[in-house]
Formats: sequence, structure tokens, C-alpha cells
Amino acid sequence: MRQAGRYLPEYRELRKEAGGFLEMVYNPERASEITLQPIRRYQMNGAILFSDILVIPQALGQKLWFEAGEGPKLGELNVDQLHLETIDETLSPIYETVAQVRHKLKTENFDQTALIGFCGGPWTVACYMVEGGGSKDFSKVKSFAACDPDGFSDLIDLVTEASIHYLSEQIEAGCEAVQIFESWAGLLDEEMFEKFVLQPTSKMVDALKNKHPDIPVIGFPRAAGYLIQNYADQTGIDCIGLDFTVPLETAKTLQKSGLCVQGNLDPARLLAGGEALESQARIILEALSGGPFVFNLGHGVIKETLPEHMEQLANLIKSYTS
Ligand code: 1CP
Repeated sequence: MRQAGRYLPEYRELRKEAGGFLEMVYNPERASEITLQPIRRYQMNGAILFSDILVIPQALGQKLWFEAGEGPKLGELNVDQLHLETIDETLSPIYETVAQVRHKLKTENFDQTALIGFCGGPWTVACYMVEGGGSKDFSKVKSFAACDPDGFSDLIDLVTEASIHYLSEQIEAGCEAVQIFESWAGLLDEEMFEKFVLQPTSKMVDALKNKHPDIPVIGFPRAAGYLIQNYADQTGIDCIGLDFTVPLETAKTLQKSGLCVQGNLDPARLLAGGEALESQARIILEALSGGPFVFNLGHGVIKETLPEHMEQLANLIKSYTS
């Protein structure tokens, strides 16, 4: 859950050296170093590959760049000109990163640390493709999906196919689990959620399970509200990532149905540190560690977070687990 990034001084240092975000993502030496940075400091049980969900639009042929302090920007979208066949020309350095991370984990004695690959959910990736970047209300993509559901489905299908291939290659290069980040799942009504989140996600899970039956698939339908139950029941995922708004009672119900749950500490608690962090982390551990459970944040680390607070949290979880 964005465990690397700007809260770490060694990340900021490497970013300065690299000159830009994409210069890190597509450079296997740098990207593997960044993946390892939080593991070396805190010995988490899982490492998340350092990359971004927006490499898929770029691989399909849409321009992508990052403006300093402004986040991602994407060029004009022309669905007819996107191409699936050549995506590996862009993505192959990321597979090389996966291989290098596995190698470094082994040589640095982190054999027990699982490597998690990821991509964005097709809906979330399409959101950025249509809006040309982040957005306050994503009204452009929602109106596209509502006015031209067939045209929008073509885009979703293309992203779905690309994402299946991309995750499959990550697994073949050495990822031991994969996560689908559906960060904007919370924007949709029930009908659109079914069409643009549930259906493409099930298609992805089916295809991945066909090829790699033993690799767990984690789904993270952020802010899906009551629709989280449909996501859990209908997509075939093995584990559900919970954002910090999901009540622990809901988490327990999901767990009782046999699903592994992952989450869901509010990153603001990590920013705060001290008692505000410790008390809520303990509540989560006590509520969920009786069943299949992966402790995680309920969203990415906030960039102003002090590294000492991550250390406090990692120590608490390790002492609780042991
Ligand atoms: O140095 C920087 O300025 C870049 C900040 C940054 C980082 C560290 C971005 C830009 N992406 C990442 C890496 C990243 N992104 C990881 C790797 C794991 C790790 O860092 O430990 C992962 C899993 C992501 C996933 C991601 N990217 C999501 C899904 C999760 C979420 O946060 O909801 C999304 C929506 C993105 C798009 C994106 N990339 C970067 C930014 C700032 C954004 C959000 C843009 C926006 O909506 O405004």
C-alpha cells in the first residue's frame, strides 16, 4: 500500500538522482532498490513492487508524464489508436525489476518476505485515461461511461486484457501474490459497479487462476461502501483489501465467509504516531488476527509521515504476532 515513497529520505535521495518518477519506475536497478528500502528498515513480511498503475496506459500508447508536485498527467486519449500487442516493449523493465527484487531479497536474507505485484483495476485506470490525470469528481469519465457504455466498455476491455497479461508476466518473473488497486471503486452506482468493476475483475481473476492457480489475488475496492460484499462474493479474489472506512464488524463477516482480509489502519494514524497509532492498531489486531488476516494500512502512506512512526507500528505488529 505505497509503503515506499516520499516519506523515506532514501527514496527522496534516489528520486533526486534519477531526475523523475518514470526514470525510477523503468530502471530495474533503481526500482528494485526502492522496493527493498522499506523492507531493510522495517522487515515487513510483504514487499510491494515499486511501479505505478499508470504504466498500463503508457504501454498501450497514451502519453504519460509526471509534473513536479502535481502528480500524473496523461495525453489525449484516442481509444482506436491504443495497441495491446506491443505493451511489453514498455513493460519489460518492470519484469526485470521483479527478478532483481527476488534476487536481492534472497541475498539479503529476506527469503520469508513475499513479493506482491500489482496493477490498477480497469475502472480506476480508465478514470485516469479519460480525465488525463487525477480529478476532484471524475465527472468526465462518469459521463463517458453513462452516455456511451459500449464505447467505454471497449476501453475497459482493452485495459482488462492488458492487465491480465501484465500481472501474469509479473508472476512469471517472480511475484508471489498480486493486488488489483480499484482506488476509485467508490464513485459508481450499483449498475455501473457491476459492469465496470465486478465483471472486469472477475475476468481478470478467472484468467489469472487459470494460468497461476496457486497465486493469491488481492482486490482493493476502495470506498466501495455496501458494494464491498458484492465484490467479495462475485469476483473470485482470495483476499480483500479494506480501506480505513470499512467497519471491523464488516471485516469479521467477510473473514467468516472464508476470505482473507487485509487492512485497514487509517494512514492518518500513522502520521500522528504515539497513542493515536498504537490504540487503533491494537484494536484492528485484536479484531481480525483470529482469522485469515494481513495487517496493512487502509490507504497509502502520507508523505509527511515520520519514518519513526512506521518503525513504531512495525515493532508493535511484530511483538503482537510473536
Ligand atoms: O515521488 C513521487 O512524487 C511519486 C509518488 C508516487 C509513488 C511513490 C506515485 C505517483 N506512485 C508511486 C508508487 C506506487 N503507486 C506504488 C508502489 C508501491 C510503493 O510505493 O510502495 C503503488 C502500489 C501505487 C499505486 C497507485 N498509483 C494507485 C493505487 C493506490 C492508491 O493510492 O489509491 C494510484 C491511484 C496511483 C496513481 C498515482 N501515482 C502517483 C500519484 C501521486 C497517483 C495519484 C494521483 C491522483 O489521483 O491524484
